[in-house]
Amino acid sequence: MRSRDSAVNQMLEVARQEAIETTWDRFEAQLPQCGFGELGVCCRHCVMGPCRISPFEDGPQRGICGATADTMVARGLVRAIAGGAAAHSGHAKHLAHTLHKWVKGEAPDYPVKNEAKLRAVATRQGISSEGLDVRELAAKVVESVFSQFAEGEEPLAWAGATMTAGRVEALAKLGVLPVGIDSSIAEMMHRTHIGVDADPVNLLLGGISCAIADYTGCHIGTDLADILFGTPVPIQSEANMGVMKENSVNIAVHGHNPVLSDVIVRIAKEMEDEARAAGADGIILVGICCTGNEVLMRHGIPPLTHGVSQELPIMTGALDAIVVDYQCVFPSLVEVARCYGTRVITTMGMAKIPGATHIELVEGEAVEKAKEIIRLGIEAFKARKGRPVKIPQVKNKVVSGFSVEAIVAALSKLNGEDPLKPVIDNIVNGNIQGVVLFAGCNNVKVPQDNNYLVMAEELAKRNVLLLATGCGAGAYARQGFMTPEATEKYAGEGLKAVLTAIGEANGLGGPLPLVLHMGSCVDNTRAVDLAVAIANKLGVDLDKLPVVASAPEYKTEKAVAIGTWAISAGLPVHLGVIPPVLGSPLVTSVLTSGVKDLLGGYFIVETDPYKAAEKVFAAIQERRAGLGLGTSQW
Ligand code: NFS
Ligand code: SF4
Repeated sequence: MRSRDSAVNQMLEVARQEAIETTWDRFEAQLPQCGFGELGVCCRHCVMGPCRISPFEDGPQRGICGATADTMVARGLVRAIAGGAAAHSGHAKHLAHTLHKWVKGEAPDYPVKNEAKLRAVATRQGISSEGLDVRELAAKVVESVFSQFAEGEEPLAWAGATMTAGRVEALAKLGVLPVGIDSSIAEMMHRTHIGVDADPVNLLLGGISCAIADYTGCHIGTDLADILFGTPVPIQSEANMGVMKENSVNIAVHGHNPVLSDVIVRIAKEMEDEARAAGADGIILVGICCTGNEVLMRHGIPPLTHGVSQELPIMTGALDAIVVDYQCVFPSLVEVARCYGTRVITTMGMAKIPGATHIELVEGEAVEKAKEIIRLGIEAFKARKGRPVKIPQVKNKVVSGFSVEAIVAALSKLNGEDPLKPVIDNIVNGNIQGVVLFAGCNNVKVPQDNNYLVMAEELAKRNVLLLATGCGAGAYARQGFMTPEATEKYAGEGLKAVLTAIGEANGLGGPLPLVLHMGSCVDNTRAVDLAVAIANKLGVDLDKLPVVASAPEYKTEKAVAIGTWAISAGLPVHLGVIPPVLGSPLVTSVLTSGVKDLLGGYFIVETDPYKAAEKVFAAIQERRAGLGLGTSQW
């Protein structure tokens, strides 16, 4: 089985008939994958190499410079964290530059949309709003953001202000609070150069520090996106390929940053007439990956597909354009698009693909650029008119938009004075056993969505409250798990009662969805904010809460960075794909147990989703017992 998504499977059949190569085909062509790489015991950090460590005692046990398996594995892992941190914080920096340009009057298309969030973030960061208008305050916030990137004297203020005091203390004690995002990434590159840090444990501590820098970048990304484009509120939409229509101009936005896609959403509405003049019924915008999450959360734009299946919607013949920014965009899109007339449009100078059309996003002319891009989609529609399309008739309802602000607002209908109390009371009485955040990607090594779906079913029936972000949230959206109906079907009695009480207090006439969509991958910090609020209210640190993160189908360096900051935040983190560390028993044991004594969090590696759910539930029970709460058997 390649996927649990029936739309994906239909399109894979089309790919087979039409002899179009897919991600899965290329994966098979790679098999067997290199065993050294899988174990993390190869190194290309200098040109005396590549070097590799033999799994057999009579083979080489050191690289040419003398690096051991432990050193190689640790270096490889922390470089991945640096890669992830660079991506997340690059995204955040981009948003900061956009806001900065608006402050300077150079980007009129990007006014602050959410002044309340701007003021809240300023207050949290100790920036006085008094007497400042929006532009002046935005200038101060941008200045504070930029100060987080360079090397400062103090630990990162945006990390300190958003974590529990206990966490900051624990991290400070280990000496791993970073003093700058960019400087932290640069330091990891330095430390992993040949002949610098060879101590695996010291490298891992550096990796934790860089992961905290990643967390900071993610948090800034979410804060600024909310300030510029609005904080999400619950919104209903549909998901999967069946949302496209043959006689509409179908345009997908793909990548991560809402800077361009949010404007495209705005402008597409104004260009309906142009589309109709071209003979279309209108324009249907759809999303792929995390850009898709951003525009789903804020505008209800339907998510089309995610991660490994991103090429497949092109083969419907109905997708007129894919507009991409950066990250997780497969270069193979261009090859497939060539066969179907789909326009692939890159928009960032630092993220081009050979064969794509490049229209550079210039913030000062964002609206103009968005129009130009949409017009290419309309042109492609005209060119394909009359050609047959094969749109799989698969779509599901999705309710998304669960920012922390939205969750607190929903809870305040139950208790206006103390909105978190209903959640805490229900955790204490066991109606909710604990909370699991599903994060991360799809990975071709796992039948697409299978780990997400199995684990959600298993945990929901045991009354675990489920949150999701990234392509994981995408899986649940496409598969109908973000609906009240899924709650009725899968939730245990306690969980159902709580979700129903909240839903009814909010006039929904039924429960909240089974899995709450908290946004894109940078938005994992939303889940941290929620956990921090609960921890502070209970007067305990995060490493005591019955909260677990799970990345059952992760693939990217960004996911490695997030997983590492999640364990540093004190959470057990499940990984459903084996990370390339097993070549070092030392590194493996630090990550799965040693780190627990230092920070409370640790990795649980389990590829079987049934066993994974069991282990995650056991971790929740261990935390409940630690808090003196009633426990429950599997
Ligand atoms: Ni997250 Fe989003 Fe998806 Fe994975 Fe990529 S789109 S940032 S990294 S693949 S979830
Ligand atoms: Fe080999 Fe050391 Fe160079 Fe790596 S850094 S390639 S282990 S010599």
